[in-house]
Amino acid sequence: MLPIQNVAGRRSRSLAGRWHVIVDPYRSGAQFLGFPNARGFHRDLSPRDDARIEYDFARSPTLAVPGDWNSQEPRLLLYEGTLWYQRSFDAHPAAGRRWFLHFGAANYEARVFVNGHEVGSHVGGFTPFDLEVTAALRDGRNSLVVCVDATRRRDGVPALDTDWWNYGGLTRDVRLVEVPESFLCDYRIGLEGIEVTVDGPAPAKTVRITVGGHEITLATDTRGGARAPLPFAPERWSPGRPRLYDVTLACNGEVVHDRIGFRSIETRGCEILLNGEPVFLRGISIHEEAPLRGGRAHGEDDARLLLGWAQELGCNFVRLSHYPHDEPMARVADELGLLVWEEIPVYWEIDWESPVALECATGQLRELILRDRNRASVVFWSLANETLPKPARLEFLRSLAGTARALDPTRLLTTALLTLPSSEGRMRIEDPLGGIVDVLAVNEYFGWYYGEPEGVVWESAFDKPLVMSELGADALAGFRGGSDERYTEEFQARFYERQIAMLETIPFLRGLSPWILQDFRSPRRNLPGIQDHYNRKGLLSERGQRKLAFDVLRAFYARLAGAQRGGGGSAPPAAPG
Ligand code: GCB
Repeated sequence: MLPIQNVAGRRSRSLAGRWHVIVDPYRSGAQFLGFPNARGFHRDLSPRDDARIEYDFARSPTLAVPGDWNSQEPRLLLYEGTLWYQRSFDAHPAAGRRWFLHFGAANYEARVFVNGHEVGSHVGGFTPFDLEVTAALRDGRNSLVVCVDATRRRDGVPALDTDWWNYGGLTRDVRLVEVPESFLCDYRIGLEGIEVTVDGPAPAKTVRITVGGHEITLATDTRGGARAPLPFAPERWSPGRPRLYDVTLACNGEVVHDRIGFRSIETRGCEILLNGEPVFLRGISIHEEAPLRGGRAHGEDDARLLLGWAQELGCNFVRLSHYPHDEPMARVADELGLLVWEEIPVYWEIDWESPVALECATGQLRELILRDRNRASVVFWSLANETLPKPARLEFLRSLAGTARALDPTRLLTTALLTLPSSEGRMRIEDPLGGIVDVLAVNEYFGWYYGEPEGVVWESAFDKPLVMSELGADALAGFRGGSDERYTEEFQARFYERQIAMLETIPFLRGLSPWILQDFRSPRRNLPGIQDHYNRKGLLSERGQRKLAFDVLRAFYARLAGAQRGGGGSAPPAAPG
């Protein structure tokens, strides 16, 4: 079955709230799984049921769901093991209806039990999954137990090493979804047309769709599929005018509501064309870290705050790094008019030879694309971040590119390349991965990790547009001093001025997404008094305090936006191209 499209736009109930938890570093709760009459945590028993039971969810502490566990309790800040969640919920199963549990994300692996029965499991910490629970439900009170394991794995995606916090748990909303026995499971609506999929025992159904005041009725075939051209010529969605159309889809008594924009995105030589017009991407990279309160961000309010800051900076583009963010991010971007880069956590060193890793990466890519392919804002699928050229890596990423193109031929593929300067200060983009993607992207750190930006000559082996997907320097908010003193706001501001001067010399540059909007937690960042487990390359502190560099980039973006409005085309004003 396909994942259920747009769960929030149909009849569903959030199970958000305080869930009981047991921290289980030795995985003792799962010890007897699979044994007849096992009394493991999945059974949700207590000493009241059997005096030999050594756990009791009802008397165990609680944590908020959605929410990572690390930021909710000091003793869990660095915890990366197994934790069991429990709550009960009411249901009234009826003939002709089906129920699913929808998880926005569970990091990293989740096993789910309803009334003691395992209803499914999922691997991959940032994408949604739906588990059917119809057969396991009881009328009245039901027990729900979820075991989440955040242990990092060599063959995981990401693998063992990242520059972000491994926030574990049920980090996004959990919903109980009720649908008819045969129901509209997936749909895709764009300029290319409309495609629907019905799932269930009687998949030949009628789907009535209204979009932009036009109505169209589709009859699905015996496999549940139907397609048709778009019944009207919509006004195009763009950052300047993010026009969205109300859409309803009615099938077998269920009505699904959505809002969808229409736009085209393509490349021609070094140009990125949005609705046929060259566009320059004024972007910023964003980690999914909750503004102000810390921990994993989730939900619409966090999305509005983060994307609102990007808009204050003058962005028309955001890079959602380094993994799929919560679904509301792309929905809010649709509404605000921000172009979006979405990414899967194929980050640094992956076990390229491992079929487990490839399956996991493919699964996450598929779940992301199926979730967001109705979002006009999303223009790039990014396959990986900073991976060292090796034959096995190229085959791994070529396979992912094939998956992405098969699922969605309407968007552009990119990947953040690791390109290092030659000893003569040349930056030549020639990684063979560049031949596979549509848009080149490079993370560069001149003036911070190596070299200086002055005098660097950029060259490319490909006739493709380049987005500078990262550049950045650490600064502690409020730490002031000279522009040559590392970690001061002045250093970071000057760093941005020097970077901008270099970027303006690159003829094939069509956008940038500097690193990064906001300081974020990372166990790799250990400089006392400065980093204290934070990567400080944010233009804002983790509390939202602006650093001087914010205004430097904002002024550059205002200049670019002015040049574009004034007919300056897609390139930065001073670029030779
Ligand atoms: C990078 C990575 C990013 C890091 C950043 C840094 O190249 O892509 O995840 O956080 O550098 O700050 O070093």
